[in-house]
Amino acid sequence: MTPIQSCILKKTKGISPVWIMRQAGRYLPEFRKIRKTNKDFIKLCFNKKLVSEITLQPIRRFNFDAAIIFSDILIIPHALGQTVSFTKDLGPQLDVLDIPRIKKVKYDDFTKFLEPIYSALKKISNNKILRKKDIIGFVGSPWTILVYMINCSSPKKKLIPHFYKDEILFKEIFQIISDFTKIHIFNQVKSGATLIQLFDSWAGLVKKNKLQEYIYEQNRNIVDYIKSLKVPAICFPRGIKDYGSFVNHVKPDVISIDYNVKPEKILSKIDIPIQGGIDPKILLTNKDNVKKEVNKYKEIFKDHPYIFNLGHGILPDTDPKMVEYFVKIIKDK
Ligand code: 1CP
Repeated sequence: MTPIQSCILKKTKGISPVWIMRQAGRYLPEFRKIRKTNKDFIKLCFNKKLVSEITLQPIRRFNFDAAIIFSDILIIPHALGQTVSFTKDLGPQLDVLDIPRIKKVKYDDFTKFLEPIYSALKKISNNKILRKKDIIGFVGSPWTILVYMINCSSPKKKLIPHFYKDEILFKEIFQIISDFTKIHIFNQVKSGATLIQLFDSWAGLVKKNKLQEYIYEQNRNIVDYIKSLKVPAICFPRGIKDYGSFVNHVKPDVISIDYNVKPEKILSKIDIPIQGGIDPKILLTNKDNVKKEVNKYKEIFKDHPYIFNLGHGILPDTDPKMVEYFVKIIKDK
């Protein structure tokens, strides 16, 4: 059994497993080298050879307990014909949403379009370096994908003023997204993913009176589906205020917390395995701070199943040497 799976089954004694969100990415010189000659990010996500290579880069360097497939949550709207492109200053840009056209997309064509991702997963799952490690497949949660599909760009930049007006549109899109999300999950699991993480990166935008409908029900529906495939589901509802209530409604196998959550406070509210929480900015400081922070989390979670990770993606300016040190301190007895 892998360290993460045994942690999830609450059999872990001693050392907690570790992986890092966005571990395959811009802080690694070997990734930047590939990026230099592959300027189109979306195209890179469909290059099965490079996807396998990039997925394995952080494993070779840091021996993490899991690899996460190099891809993106916005691959789903892209595969539905709502073309996505990335520009340096603006972030992701999506074509206008055309529901009648999306409704014509056939499940088989969607799967065929995403085949390079599944081939990459099959390829890496045969690699010896991943023996006794998990391969994490992932999707965006329906709400987060809906935000990008309607807003056509990151809500970090701006949210269109009439965003919340059209309830009927929301219902229709939720249905489409969750249907295709399940297909993408099924295909990833069939191709070798041993865990699925759901990124609800914009859960924090939802008002309390809509949490049930947009966040709890949508995530619960996907989590139930993942469980039916007999793989664990990790949820990351970034920015929500009440993680305890989320866990009670959604019942994931693991809850990943963001860096605004006080780890000592969450313990009394949650009785499932916990992941993450460490502020990515700590890796920009110095070794003493990193050691202190890791030891703080070790102490807090000494009697609770815990997977070391950050409270959001690793920052591009992070020195890989700091990551090496982070892992070393985690693994030191
Ligand atoms: O090289 C580059 O400039 C591309 C940067 C990049 C990378 C490395 C993007 C663009 N996506 C990715 C890969 C990626 N994205 C992974 C790969 C596996 C790994 O973790 O190593 C994963 C899991 C994601 C997930 C993702 N994409 C999320 C959820 C996590 C989060 O950060 O909240 C989101 C919101 C996206 C959209 C996206 N893709 C890329 C960017 C810059 C963004 C964020 C856009 C925004 O701010 O709204």
